[in-house]
Formats: sequence, structure tokens, C-alpha cells
Amino acid sequence: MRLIPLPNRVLKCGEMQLDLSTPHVMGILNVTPDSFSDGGKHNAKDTAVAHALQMIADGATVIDVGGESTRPGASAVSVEEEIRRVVPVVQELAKHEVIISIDTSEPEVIKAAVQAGAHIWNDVRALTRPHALATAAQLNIPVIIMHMRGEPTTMNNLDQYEDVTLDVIRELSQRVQDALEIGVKPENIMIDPGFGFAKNAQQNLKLLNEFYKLNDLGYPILSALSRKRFIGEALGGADAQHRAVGSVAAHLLSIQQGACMVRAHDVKEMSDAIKVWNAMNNLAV
Ligand code: 9MG
Repeated sequence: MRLIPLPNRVLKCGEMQLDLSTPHVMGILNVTPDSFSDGGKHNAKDTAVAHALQMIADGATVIDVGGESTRPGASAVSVEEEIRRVVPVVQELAKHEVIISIDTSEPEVIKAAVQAGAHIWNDVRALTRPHALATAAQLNIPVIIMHMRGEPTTMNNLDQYEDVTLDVIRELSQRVQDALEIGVKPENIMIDPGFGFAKNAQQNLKLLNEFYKLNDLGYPILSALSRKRFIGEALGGADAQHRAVGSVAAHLLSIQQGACMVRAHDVKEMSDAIKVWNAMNNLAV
């Protein structure tokens, strides 16, 4: 592991700007039917928005809204259904001072979401769906290009690497190159090594230990480790609800190595950890 200062860079998100010289928390807002089902007591949209507002109060500067579950075994969702889940929430969040990212691989979903006020495209499939590259160039918004092999349904059989870190860097670099060639601006690109996507526990740990090597690509880096299975395994088999501290620790290790944004469920805990990290870094001695 090597310590790396964060880049002096700004991400332009519509009228807002994100200063990437200090780490940011991206709060996770899943708007799949199972995420906010409370037996019909509250409207699912209102419950989702209330959760997002709480994450903002807890320190999130970005909210990542997702209407498709990428867990292995999750059922496919139509574009129309994804739009129906995501857009009303985005319309509501756009009334607040927060940067909205959309976790989708579908060009029609991101177009509808941007129309409704979203700022960033977070694509776990790295703009591989038909027309995705051209749409990213045309929308001229920041895009998060994540490393994965195959699809969430097939990725677990695709974890053969010579050297996981170097292979991820090479494959991400190719996706970035494809984006640049079609006209995506370099200042709109963020990268993400895709922890847990087509990687086993040992490979995820090696990637975390060598996270600093991703800086060689020259783009701001998102790290998304929150409650992932390998964190649970490192904790001796903790279930998802008991992985907050392990996730915060792993995220901090990635921040030390250059991550300028972390995608988190446990926003308050993560923000507190970053406050300590910032205090340490701003020491004038
Ligand atoms: C939506 N989503 C789930 N896991 C993710 C990860 O590791 N990175 C990014 N960018 N998005 C993710």
C-alpha cells in the first residue's frame, strides 16, 4: 500500500462543482421494490427521498440512485420500469442542493434521469450497452466507468487473472480509450476498479492493497466497498448489516491511496472517518 495525495481537480456537475482534492461520500439509494417496502405504510418514493435527505444531512455530497439490482440472481428489469422507479425520485432530489448520480447501464434511463435533474452516470457495465458510449458523449456529463467482466449473472466464473490489479488497469484503460475515441471528454471520466465484480475475495484484497496503482491511469477514482461480501468474509462471516466498520476501514485504506469518492451505505460513519482523515491532512505542522 502506498499513500497518494488526492488530485487538484474539479468535477463539473451541471451548475455545481465537486472539488476532488478532498474525499466525498456517495450515498447509496436503491429504489428497487424490495428496498423501501414498508408494508404500504408510506409511499415508496417519499421513503426513498427521506432516506436520501438523511444521507445528505449525514454528509453525503452525492446520492447514487439505482433502479436495477446488480446482485447475482436479481431479475432483469425493463427500461420503462427502471425509468418509472428512478425519475420521480430524481425530480424530488433535484430540488435540493445535492449531486445526483444514476446507477444504470441503459442510455434511455440516463437520458430521462438527466432530463429530470441528474448529474452523473454511474455505469457498472462501463458503457457497453448499445448506444451507451455515444449517449455519454452527447450528454456531456461525468461518467463513472467501472471494471467488470461479463454480466452480474456470469461474472463469478470470469475471475481468472494473471495479476488482478494490472489486468483491471489494462481492461479499464481500454474502456476509457473507447469512451475518449467517441468523444467523451477526459474531464468527465472517473474510474472504479469494481470491487466484487468478477473478483474473488483474495483478488479484492489484493486490489485494495494495490489500489494506488490505479492512479497511473490519471483519472479520479471511486471506490465502492460498502458491505461487500469479501468485507464480511474478512470479518469472519459478518452479515451485510454488520459490515459498516469493516467497510469504513476499507474505504479509508482506498482514500489513503488516492480514491476521491467512496460509495457507502453507512454515510454518517463514513463521513466521520473522513473528518478525522481531513483533520490529520490539514495539520499545519
Ligand atoms: C451500483 N454499484 C454496485 N456496486 C458498485 C461498485 O462497486 N461501483 C460502482 N460504481 N457502482 C456500483
